[in-house]
Amino acid sequence: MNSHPAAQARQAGAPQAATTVRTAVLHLLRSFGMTTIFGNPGSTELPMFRDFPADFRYVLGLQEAVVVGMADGYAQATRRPAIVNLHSAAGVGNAMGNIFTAYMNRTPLVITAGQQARSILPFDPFLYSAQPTELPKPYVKWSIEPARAQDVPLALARACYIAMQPPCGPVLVSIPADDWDQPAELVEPRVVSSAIRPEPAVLQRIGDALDASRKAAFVVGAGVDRDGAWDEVLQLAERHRARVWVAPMSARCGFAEDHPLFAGFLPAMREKIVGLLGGHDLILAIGAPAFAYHVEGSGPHVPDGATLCQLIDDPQTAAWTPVGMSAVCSIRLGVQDLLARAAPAIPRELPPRRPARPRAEPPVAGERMSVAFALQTLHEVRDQRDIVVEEAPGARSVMQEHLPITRSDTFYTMASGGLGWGLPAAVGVALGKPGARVINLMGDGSSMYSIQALWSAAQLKLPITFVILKNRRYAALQDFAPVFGYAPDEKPQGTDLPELDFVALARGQGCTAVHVERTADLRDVLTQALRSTGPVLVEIEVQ
Ligand SMILES: Cc1ncc(C[n+]2csc(CCOP(=O)(O)OP(=O)(O)O)c2C)c(N)n1
Ligand SMILES: [Mg+2]
Repeated sequence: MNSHPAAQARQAGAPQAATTVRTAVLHLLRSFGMTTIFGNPGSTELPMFRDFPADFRYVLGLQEAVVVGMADGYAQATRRPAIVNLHSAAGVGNAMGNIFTAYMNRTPLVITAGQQARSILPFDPFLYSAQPTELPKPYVKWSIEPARAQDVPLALARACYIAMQPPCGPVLVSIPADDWDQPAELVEPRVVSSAIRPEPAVLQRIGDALDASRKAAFVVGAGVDRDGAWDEVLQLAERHRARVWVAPMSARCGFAEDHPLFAGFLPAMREKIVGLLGGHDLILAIGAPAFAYHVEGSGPHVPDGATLCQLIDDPQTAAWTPVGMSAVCSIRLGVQDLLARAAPAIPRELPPRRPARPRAEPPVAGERMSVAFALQTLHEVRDQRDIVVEEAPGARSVMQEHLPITRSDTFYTMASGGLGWGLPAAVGVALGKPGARVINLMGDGSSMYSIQALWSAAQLKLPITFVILKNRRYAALQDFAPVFGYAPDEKPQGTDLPELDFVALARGQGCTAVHVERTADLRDVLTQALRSTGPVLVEIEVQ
């Protein structure tokens, strides 16, 4: 006989409580449209998923980094919060790297973490979480273990609203295993609008500065596409004939990279940013920090004679911005308010076009192909509507030259720098955009942090082309070494990656895979892979 009280009650034909924590939570998630649950279960979650409703779908990830990465991609692709279920302290611990990334990505994630039953918490039970609300800090916006079981549904509603308040981000609710069968009241969804318009007086000053400018530059960040402001930014740039730069380390696209006003990508280095923006009298950062730096620098943050203005959805970012004027607002609403002003009376001169992109050459006989040649070929055979999810640190700048992004919602990478996000995020994006083709561009090193995502992609039969750039090393670190005082011929420790077989790793998880090293094969292999209805991994040997 089953010893669980709920099972005994069911077997005895006893009436079920009208509403339990479980039914109230499912009701709430359903009314929010959050019926896809990303998770990796443990004993503390088994009571949550008993009588799992048919209109819900559980997406299993085989490690918690995969679970959170998939949910992040899904939430970004759908512009909705995603729900994640993790197992106690161990699960949250495994997930932490990608929770950090979701926080930096400003991705709304509602994470529930299983906790041991309240009745045995006094005895430090097996697999409990000692300080569940502290564990994920500071990379959750809010965390709670409700004081009483019946408070769980209300806590989850609050968690959803907080996750969606700009800047969006992850939140965590720790739920003891014995809460699910407790009585609770239904919580109905409410309209909670958190988008804010800029302060009119400040917007007017920014608009006046823009009108007075003769040579404006825009620096567009991830906030543009995240907030669906692509078209508005394009309109504003054309009106002011501003050159448009992509912000350093931007995790999303913000402007068509084939547009005559597109100027290029700013690096994460202070002096280089100042050099590239030289000659502009106004710099308008839109949905971007000003600026994200990766290495030390000194001197001014903007060129002499330039004024910095910023539209930003994050008060913290506005607070640390070193110079200029910042308006905290929804990016789309802020740009719309600028567009609502009269256009400048005298049209500006068209700025010079960016030089044409260089062509990559095929390799000379006996040598491996360059990353540039591989990505140029990929660009030639792919459709502009295909979505690129990238985590290939050493190849990023090459990708920017040879794989231009020209449409909204077609580029995602992580804002944090933490590896292990890209592969599962591609799975989440594909789930969130049914019908779209996803190209997951990965370094060989980066793909190993969450390689189990291939299994989820195969199980879900998603149309993803995983492109692994196999250079057998952590090239980004080797290339970076001279900045940290290494001699030109000195290789940093722990940066070689011999003997990795991605075809075997993919096939071992039920995913089709092909190895390519000859340029003559590359085009056909990629064309075939991009036509496949299910996932295909293409391992490309590169220099
Ligand atoms: C979680 C995590 N661990 C380590 C690093 C340090 N790191 C930055 S780039 C990089 C190498 C990435 O290698 P690969 O994906 O092969 O790309 P490549 O540099 O070869 O283009 C490493 C290990 C990191 N950013 N995040
Ligand atoms: Mg590599």
